Amino acid sequence: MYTTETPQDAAKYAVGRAAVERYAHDGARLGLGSGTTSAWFVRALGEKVADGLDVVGVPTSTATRDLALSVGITLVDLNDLDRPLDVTLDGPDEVDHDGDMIKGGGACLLWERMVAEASSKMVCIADDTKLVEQLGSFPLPIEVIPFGWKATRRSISALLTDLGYSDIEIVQRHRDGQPVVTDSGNFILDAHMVAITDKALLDTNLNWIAGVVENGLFTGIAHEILMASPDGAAKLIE
Ligand code: ABF
Repeated sequence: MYTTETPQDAAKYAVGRAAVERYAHDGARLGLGSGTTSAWFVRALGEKVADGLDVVGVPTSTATRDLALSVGITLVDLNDLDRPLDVTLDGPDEVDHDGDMIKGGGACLLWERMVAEASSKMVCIADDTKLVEQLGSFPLPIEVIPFGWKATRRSISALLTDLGYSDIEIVQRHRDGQPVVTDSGNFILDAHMVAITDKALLDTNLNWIAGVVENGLFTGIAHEILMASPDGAAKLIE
């Protein structure tokens, strides 16, 4: 067992342990999410693997890959699987009561969505601070190719205006003064939407824009939400 420093980490570790108990059976093929909540799930999974649990995982980022290897989880390449993963466990930046999510705060949204869609089931794992009534307070991450990204940003801005959003700031994400580059070599633009109204319409239209690789509005992806509070109680929201 790990010790946690903060109540939020305690909740993330609790939901990670609950996810392992609920979904990680012998022989399972698991999608391993990215971000701190998923990291606690991976650590909890590593504890069971050390006790003999026989699973394989597909990581959704190089960071998750490295963590999973460090705790002894056997990884496989998605291209080497000839059938869906059993379940992907991954954490959101926001999740609403429909199970729709904003993801991409960790710049891993493309591999996350691909692995989720390559799975029979996707389960959102979260602490209770992530549950919101309406998505959009968290800026919407959009992954774009570097070529012509400023033109792509203009196209995104025009789409948002057409969909009735006004004055939306779209910012290229930087870290330590440098543009963030994803595991696939792309850039991240963050659209400060404030409140997202027609989720599915926005999700599908964004990806039609040439230059947009993926957007972080994951509608209709999660089948279940496994949520924990700092006291360690994990509950399933379907
Ligand atoms: C990644 O981790 C991202 O898609 C999402 O933005 C983030 C959630 O991170 P955390 O669990 O650290 O809040 O999956």
